[in-house]
Amino acid sequence: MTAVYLSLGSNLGPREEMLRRALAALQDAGLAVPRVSSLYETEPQDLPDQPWFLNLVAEIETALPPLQLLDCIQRIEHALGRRREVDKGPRMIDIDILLYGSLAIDTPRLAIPHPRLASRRFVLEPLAELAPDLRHPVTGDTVAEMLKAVAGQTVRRV
Ligand code: PH2
Ligand code: MG
Ligand code: MG
Repeated sequence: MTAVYLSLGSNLGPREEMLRRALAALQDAGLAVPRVSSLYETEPQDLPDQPWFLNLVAEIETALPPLQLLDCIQRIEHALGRRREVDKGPRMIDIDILLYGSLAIDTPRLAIPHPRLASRRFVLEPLAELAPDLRHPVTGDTVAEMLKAVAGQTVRRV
């Protein structure tokens, strides 16, 4: 079993309910979800002209290899009503793989660690709540160090 960290986000529809349903769906799919961060209300990044997000980070334990985990996540996103939409734009539910143990892969379909992990406060703040001493497998920086280096981006614990 490998410890994996997922980022969950929603900025359309009943946001908190969407996150709860996504966590339940991960468990229903057979993934153990030992720990979940607090909920954060976060300023939209990349595409600023969209509603604020609710974000959280979940720690999961799984024996699924990364691409099978991605298949599972995408089935859940689809089951929860997510359809093709604007890149980095509003969505009912988004589930991203942040870290998969100490694995580093970069393929057209999936890059782990998440390429924007180190620059996103909406990810680092909840992740630091669960695992401040966890290290980025490529740079070696801890989550706490990455968080300290990020400027701006309003993030409020709900
Ligand atoms: N997700 C994005 C783009 N921008 N901003 C916040 N605050 N939270 C997100 O989850 C988010 C975002 C693309 O997935
Ligand atoms: Mg995303
Ligand atoms: Mg995504």
